[in-house]
Amino acid sequence: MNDPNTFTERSLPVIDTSSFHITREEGLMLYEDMVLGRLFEDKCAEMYYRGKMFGFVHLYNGQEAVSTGVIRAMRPGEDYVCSTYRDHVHALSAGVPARQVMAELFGKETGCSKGRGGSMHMFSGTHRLLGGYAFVAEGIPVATGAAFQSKYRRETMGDESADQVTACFFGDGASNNGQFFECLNMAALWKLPILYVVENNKWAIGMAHDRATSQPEIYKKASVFGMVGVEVDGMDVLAVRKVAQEAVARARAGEGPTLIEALTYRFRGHSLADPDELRSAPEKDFWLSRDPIKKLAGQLIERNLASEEDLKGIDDKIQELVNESVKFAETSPEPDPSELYRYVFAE
Ligand SMILES: Cc1ncc(C[n+]2csc(CCOP(=O)(O)OP(=O)(O)O)c2C)c(N)n1
Ligand SMILES: [Mg+2]
Repeated sequence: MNDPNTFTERSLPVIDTSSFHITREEGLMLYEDMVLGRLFEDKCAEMYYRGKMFGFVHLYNGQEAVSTGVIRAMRPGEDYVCSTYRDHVHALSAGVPARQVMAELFGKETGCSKGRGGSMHMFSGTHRLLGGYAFVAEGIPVATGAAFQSKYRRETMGDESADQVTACFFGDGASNNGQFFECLNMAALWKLPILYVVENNKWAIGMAHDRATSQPEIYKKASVFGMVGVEVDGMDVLAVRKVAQEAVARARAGEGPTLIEALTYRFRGHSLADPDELRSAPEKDFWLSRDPIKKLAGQLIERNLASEEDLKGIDDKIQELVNESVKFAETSPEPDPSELYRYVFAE
């Protein structure tokens, strides 16, 4: 059993990010994207407990550096992103407007999935968001297929513009599912342009990762397929960005896939219906003290790329945007019941 007073931590990969160059513009862009993810999710919790949204809602608090670090190292809107049921923030990083994500959570016609999907099924063709998926590991073959079509169009059909890279996000629990191994095999064999991004937050609902898998260091599983596997501190957006940039360059150059294991933590329960009683207080405190947004704020100030006031200005602007997204969702129409079967098939 998990002793409530103790916890063990795998040593976190140490990357000295002080030498990674970023401009003020890039730094503020990363900060803004992470703050959007955090404040959006906090607002979701509030709206959920007020009875504005239904079903299971899984929040992403604590993991923002992974979504921002990876997706913002790609070409959002051009490259493909595939998510899980914990998908709101991946959608936001991919450029889906906050109001469309919030409206989807409210089940409204103006939502990015026309109100038919809800929390676990964010989708946007425009933003190349391939979807959120309720089944664990369900997105991995979908993302692998997207990467295959880019490669096929480029190399077999001679379409030079088909240089898109796919990022496929999933959890530590998903990495024990057979689809993970089957897809890694094919992706390595065919040198597909894809990043498999495991967000190792140590838990699959109430199952501790170390109790569920024979080799907890997931990135090492890449080696048996001859694939590059890297571990990264998922609470440091600059480290994640660096690793992602290298993986994207490799994929775009036709050198194949990368398995990235980001060590991270969710600051809330598994879903908003989870009382979160299984994880020990010292473990939660350890990870809360490594808040990725505070970390980036410190890095920006230390490098003289931003002032406290600049960051406060962004926080206020984003809070306003999130509040506006709720107003938009609340005043949007419900889907028309006569259109129940619409969008089941592509039109
Ligand atoms: C195929 C399948 N089996 C079981 C479940 C129930 N389930 C939902 S989330 C989850 C845990 C997955 O954990 P992980 O992959 O680590 O992702 P995290 O929730 O930590 O982001 C499980 C077992 C499911 N949704 N799909
Ligand atoms: Mg997990």
